[in-house]
Amino acid sequence: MKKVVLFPALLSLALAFTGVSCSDDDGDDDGDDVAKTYSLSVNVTLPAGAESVGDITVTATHAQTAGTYTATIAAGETNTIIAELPTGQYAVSAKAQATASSVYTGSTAVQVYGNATCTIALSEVSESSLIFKEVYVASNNYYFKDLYWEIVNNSNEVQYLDQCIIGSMGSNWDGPSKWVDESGNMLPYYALNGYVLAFPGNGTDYPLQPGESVVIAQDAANHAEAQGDAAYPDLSDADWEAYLTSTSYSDTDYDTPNLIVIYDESASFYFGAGAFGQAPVLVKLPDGVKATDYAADSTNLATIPNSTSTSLYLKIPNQYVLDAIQIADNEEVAAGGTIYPNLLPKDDASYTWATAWGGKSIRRKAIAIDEDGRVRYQDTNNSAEDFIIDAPLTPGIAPTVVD
Ligand SMILES: [Ca+2]
Ligand SMILES: [Ca+2]
Ligand SMILES: [Ca+2]
Repeated sequence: MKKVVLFPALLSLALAFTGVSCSDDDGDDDGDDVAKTYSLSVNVTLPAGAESVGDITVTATHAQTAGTYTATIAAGETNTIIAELPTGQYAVSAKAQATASSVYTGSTAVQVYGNATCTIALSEVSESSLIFKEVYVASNNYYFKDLYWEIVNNSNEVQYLDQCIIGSMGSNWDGPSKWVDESGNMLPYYALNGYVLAFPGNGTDYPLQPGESVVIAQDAANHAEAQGDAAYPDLSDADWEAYLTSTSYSDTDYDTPNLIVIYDESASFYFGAGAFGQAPVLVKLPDGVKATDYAADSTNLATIPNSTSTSLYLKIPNQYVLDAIQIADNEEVAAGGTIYPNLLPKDDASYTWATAWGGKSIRRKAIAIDEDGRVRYQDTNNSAEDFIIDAPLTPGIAPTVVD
């Protein structure tokens, strides 16, 4: 892939010396290429209320060649010019860090057959290093013991699983979310109930290298062997498992490390983050906060607003959510029914699903594969775009082709 990095300051300097417009220059110093190139002026608009946005990276990707051209909009500015673009259609995106876990981003399409201008409206979305690569909660033939969740480090830096929390935000099957204020706006926290699990560790005990993943099994057993049917997954090599001791359900402690049960209000007989219309949610609290201490603090619990229910839910401020997926009922989708959002648009703008009891997973799309085989996964916080519906079960197995 061709990658050209243009620095606006250097570009301005070059133009001052040559005194020519970049669109008059063929952009090639060997003299044998007469292809026309043009400049693209990119303006960005910031979301209302956005303050002190730092440098904004702008990338134009040629639709036919996939060649990429980048430039930077300096802090406080709202425009840059990408010069020497070959003619064609471009997807142009802009991105800046908003908070530690979110970015300002946006994109547009533009045709460059002469000097062109485009405007990108930025909005804030969560961006995570640790994300769900695959979620298998549809089970096979009502079996339940075969569920799994795979988490991948989609960043270029080592990430730590220590104290990361995995749980469920309530169902989107039974009407609009109850976790709203008087105006009907979703509250600034997610409310988890059922089993809520966390990784152990003191901060740096469980590193996950860039591109690596871990599988969390409901039961870390070879279910294909147990059921005599290869349609069930072999989870005997899972990295972690949900070992549940707090109910009458008789769980088995397989020879695989257990996640810690930090909360179990209204818990079912199994761990099912994402089953029955719940949204699986992956959380990292601020450094130094132990998940068990957080869950034991009663100020972090809440009942459903405007309800007589006394069930307590574990509140998670939504800025600590690394990743979350709205999962719809496939029959409801087929029938054209309403799917009620249970997450904020910044975490998931739509929903995906796998056919209930069909033995299929929801697997995130691979958008690129490096020469060493490392897969880059798509995470635009829009599940309809980011995931493959009814994917084959591939726990711990990375795709080998781009989706
Ligand atoms: Ca188990
Ligand atoms: Ca175990
Ligand atoms: Ca996401």
